[in-house]
Amino acid sequence: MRVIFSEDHKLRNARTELSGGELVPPFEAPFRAEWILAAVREAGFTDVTAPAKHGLETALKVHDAGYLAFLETAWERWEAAGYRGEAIATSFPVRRTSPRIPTDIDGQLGYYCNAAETAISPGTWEAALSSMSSALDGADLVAAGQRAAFSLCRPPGHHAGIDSFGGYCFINNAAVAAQRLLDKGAAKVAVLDVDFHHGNGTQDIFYERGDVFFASLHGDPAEAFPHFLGYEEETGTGAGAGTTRNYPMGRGTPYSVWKVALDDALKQIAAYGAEAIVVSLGVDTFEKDPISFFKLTSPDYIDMGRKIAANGVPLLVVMEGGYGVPKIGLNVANVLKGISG
Ligand code: Q9C
Ligand code: ZN
Repeated sequence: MRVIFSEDHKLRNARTELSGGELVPPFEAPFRAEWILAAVREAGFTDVTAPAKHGLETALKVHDAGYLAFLETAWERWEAAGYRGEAIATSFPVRRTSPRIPTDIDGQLGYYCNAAETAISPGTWEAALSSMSSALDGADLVAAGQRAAFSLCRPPGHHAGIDSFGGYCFINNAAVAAQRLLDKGAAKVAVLDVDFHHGNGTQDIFYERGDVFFASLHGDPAEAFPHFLGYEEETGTGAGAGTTRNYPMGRGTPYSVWKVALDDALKQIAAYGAEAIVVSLGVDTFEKDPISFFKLTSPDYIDMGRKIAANGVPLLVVMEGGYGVPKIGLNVANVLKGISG
């Protein structure tokens, strides 16, 4: 299985995350990608290539143009405003506000932000582009007939919506990859999101579309980030009616329970008739993850990979979350092992 990885991920190296009222070193940091790459190589996945540089053509089919233009220049505008810290949104258009988009950087930062823990820092845009490029090259490999590929994306993407960033995400890499698979000839694609957190950005992007099925297994939003989306009753609307499935689960969920939801999600994806599956792979379901509450163990990830591959359709695995401990590398490698059989 080919691994697509860009060293430019290192350009996303924020100093701060707003956590518990403090500015702490971000959980989503460069060492994550280094741990994962080392473990994946160690497990025998040594065919690692850097992605080509891609433009925004595919991203513009899943994101708002004004949003992408904002992201591209947000840091320079923040710096030009004379601020000394990183760009953190402080004011948000919640209920009963004007639909107008402000013109100043503070207003736009709040307008386009869905979660304030995520600071924009110098290099964030360039890293997000490199991450998106890894997803696009992976999609191209799968479209060209590869059984499976692994896009080692960083920063992650599944919390980035049509026009918002947050949850450590800026460009929705999995959504861009799914769009690319459609553009290369697939009629129907599925995104299977197994990150601990609900893929609110991906759901937002495809909620009214019938050409992408979205299924997410995650911590119950009543008690976990992203808090405001991911309930069972959200099943899609318009042309997308019936093409979204959510599997919220509670504190302490072990693999024996989690895998029942996975089996159902895979059954739904097969019934839908997906020609390829993009897997939003977060390993923050791990028992030792510092910010999550499921109880998966390292061997569980091998079985997860086996189950996902059993559907028989081509797979693009896109890296999302997983934090804190070097074992995140082993857990990712185990998923790839399970997929490879
Ligand atoms: N004090 C992904 O896994 N809230 N994003 C963290 C920690 C944000 C997770 C709270 C979690 C975002 C891609
Ligand atoms: Zn996550």
